[in-house]
Amino acid sequence: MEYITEKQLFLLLCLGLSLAGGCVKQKSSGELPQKQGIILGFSQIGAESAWRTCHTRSVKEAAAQAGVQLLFSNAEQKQENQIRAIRSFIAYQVDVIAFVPIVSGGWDNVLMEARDAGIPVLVTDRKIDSDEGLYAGFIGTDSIAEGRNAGLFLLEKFKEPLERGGPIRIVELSGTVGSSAATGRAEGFREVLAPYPQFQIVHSASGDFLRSKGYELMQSILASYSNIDVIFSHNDGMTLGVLDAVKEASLKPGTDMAIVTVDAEQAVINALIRGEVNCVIECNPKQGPGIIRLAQTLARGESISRLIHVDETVFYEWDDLSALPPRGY
Ligand code: GYE
Repeated sequence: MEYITEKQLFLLLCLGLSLAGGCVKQKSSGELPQKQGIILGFSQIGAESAWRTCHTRSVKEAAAQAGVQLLFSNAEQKQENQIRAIRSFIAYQVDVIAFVPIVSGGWDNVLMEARDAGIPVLVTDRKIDSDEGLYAGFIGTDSIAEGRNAGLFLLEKFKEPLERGGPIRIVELSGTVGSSAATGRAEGFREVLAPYPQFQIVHSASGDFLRSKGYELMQSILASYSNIDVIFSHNDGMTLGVLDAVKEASLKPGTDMAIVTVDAEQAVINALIRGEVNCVIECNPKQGPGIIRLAQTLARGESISRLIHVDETVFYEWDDLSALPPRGY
C-alpha cells in the first residue's frame, strides 16, 4: 500500500491535522490520491475530560475498524481552531465532515462553505443553533433529558423536606458557557423543579467541564455558603474537583449534601458506590460506531435521520451496582 505524499502530509500537518486509521493510495498522475474507503474529516474539541478522551477513542477505533480514513483535528477548546480545521477538510475535499461544536453558535459561515463545496456535515455530541439545512443531521447526547433526570432524582430524594416546605438549597456547577451540553442540562433541571419553589438554586457558575475549575469553584462556594443541600454538577470531571474541595472542608460528600452529576465515568461510579455521590446521570461517549455508520451513509449520497440520541441511563444511590461492567472511561 502506498502512502500519502510528503507534500500532502506537510499540508495536513500545517493545518494541524493528523491522518488516523489508514493511508491514502497515491494516484500515478500526482492528482489527489485514489481513496480507499471514504475520508472523514473530524474536528474534536479537545481532551478536557475522561469522557472526551473516550469519545475520541470511540471515533478513532470505529474508523479504523470500518476502513474509514480519518483526518482528526484537536481544537484544544478553541472554536476558531475548529473552524480552521473544517476549512482545511473542505480544501482537502474530504467525503464527509463531522464535528463536536464546542458552543452552539457561530457555525453558519463555515457550514455554508461546506455546503457550497458539496460536502455533507454531521454534527456530533453537542448541538448547534444553525439552520437545519446547513447540516445533514445530529448524533449525540440528549442534554435536556439529562438535566430532567437530575431534577427527577431530587424530587425523589427530597420528598419529605418538600412536604415540610423546604427550603432545599442547590448549588449548580455548569459546563462550558454556550455549549448545548450546559444549556440543555440547566434547562431540563429547571423545567422539572419549576413547580416546586422549595428548591432554590442559590448559586450557579461555570466550571467549564474541568476538574481544576470544579475544585476552585467549590472552594469559593463553601467559603460563601453554608447549609448547601444539593450540588448539581454538569459533568464528572468537575465533580471530582468538588469531592476534593468538600472533603478538604471536613464535610462528608453524599451525606452533608447530595451530589448529582453527569457522565458516569468509572471514578465517579466508584464514588457512588462509596456513598460520596448520590446520583450519576449517564452521558454516553461511545458514539464512534454510530458516527462512522452515518458518515458512510452520507458518503454514498444517502440521507440520514435528522436527530439521533444515543442510549443513556441513570445510576442511583439505591441501585445494586455490584454487577455493573467497567465503564471504559
Ligand atoms: O458531559 C463532558 C465533556 O459534550 C456531553 O463534554 C459532552 C460533555 C461531557 O467535557 O464531560
